[in-house]
Amino acid sequence: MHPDQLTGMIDRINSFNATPGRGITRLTFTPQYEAARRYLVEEMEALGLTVYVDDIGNLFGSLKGSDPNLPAVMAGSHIDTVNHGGRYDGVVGTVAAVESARRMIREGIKPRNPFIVAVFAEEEGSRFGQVMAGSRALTGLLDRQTLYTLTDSDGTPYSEALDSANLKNINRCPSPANIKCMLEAHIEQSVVLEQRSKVLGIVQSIAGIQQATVTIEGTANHAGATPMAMRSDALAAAAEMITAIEDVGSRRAGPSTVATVGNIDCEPNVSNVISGLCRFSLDVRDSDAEILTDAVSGIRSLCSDISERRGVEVTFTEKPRTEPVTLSRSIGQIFEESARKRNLPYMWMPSGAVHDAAVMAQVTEVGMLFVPSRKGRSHVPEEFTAEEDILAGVEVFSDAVISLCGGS
Ligand code: HGY
Ligand code: MN
Ligand code: MN
Repeated sequence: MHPDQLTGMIDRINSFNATPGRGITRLTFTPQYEAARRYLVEEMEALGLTVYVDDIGNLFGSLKGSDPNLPAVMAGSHIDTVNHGGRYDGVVGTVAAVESARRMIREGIKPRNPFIVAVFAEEEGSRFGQVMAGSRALTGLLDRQTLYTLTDSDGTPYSEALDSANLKNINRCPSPANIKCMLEAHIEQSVVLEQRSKVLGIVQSIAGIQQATVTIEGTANHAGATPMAMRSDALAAAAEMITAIEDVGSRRAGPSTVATVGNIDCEPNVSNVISGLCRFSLDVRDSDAEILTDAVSGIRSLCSDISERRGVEVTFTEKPRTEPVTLSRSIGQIFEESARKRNLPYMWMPSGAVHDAAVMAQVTEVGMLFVPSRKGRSHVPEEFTAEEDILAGVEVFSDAVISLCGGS
């Protein structure tokens, strides 16, 4: 593996950024995203891969296998980001997949199974509001009509943004029945590997996620002339709900439950008017399906109690839930064997972050490999993973790809 090739790819992808100097922002189908995609198309075409997109906007590069009738080995991740995010989330997995193809070609290793690099659209949900939209649409967990009508903050529908990307070479990705397995390399996005001085994390499970938009309707009124006892203050009600949600996540639900409110807006949002309308995001996750269900219903009943007491209306608009998944032990053992051979410290671990791998695990065998995140920071400009760790991760990852492709 050539380190400068690897970092060169990461740098190049991150040169396409809407917020230079303030982290990385590359939202699906925006000019920055399209420039990064075109760069990846060029890189994969230069390797001799057959490059195409599907009608969702997922990008694929396939390397023929000596036995084209065998199911394909898929590897990939995403290149869209959160707003003002980091340089490595999604990009490491995308580069690891491309480098796996490059290594087989460079070393003259012929895969038996076809090998497909996949770059899934809208994994973060930062533009159209649904996490892992591209992989969920690919696997049928999200129907095309619903996907195409998702809108961004300007009201642009997904279908229009997709059309404006003016994609070429539209083709269909192999159906799940023709996919042998899917692999994803990713930054850990937490502190465990760093604390335990490990270079690699073999992912055993990925948490489930339930997101929702919570809307509170109160009565807008004059901030000075309205006595406190006569208020139905939507923003004050939201504040009480948000701390109650934090309490469910930290104390009342399970050991691995997390509950986050990351986004809030209120109307009319001026200092001398009592807010009449407030909306906030809800993100609840757990590695146990039942605890996840209980945590969400606990939050819903807490919010309705608060709304009753405060004389406001509360509504929950839930987004499709993604179930917690257990990943393939046998693929994990292939990672483990390679890590041992290469004398790299590793550990088996869960993932609190969700990934396209969690969606693909609903339809095929999936393996996931983590590399460390410095101080556990991610989804922020400070996100960092050392080059030597990425290199080690890509070597083990590509070992597994070659083994699963029956490369010789
Ligand atoms: O939210 C997540 O866990 C992922 O980064 N989309
Ligand atoms: Mn992310
Ligand atoms: Mn990611």
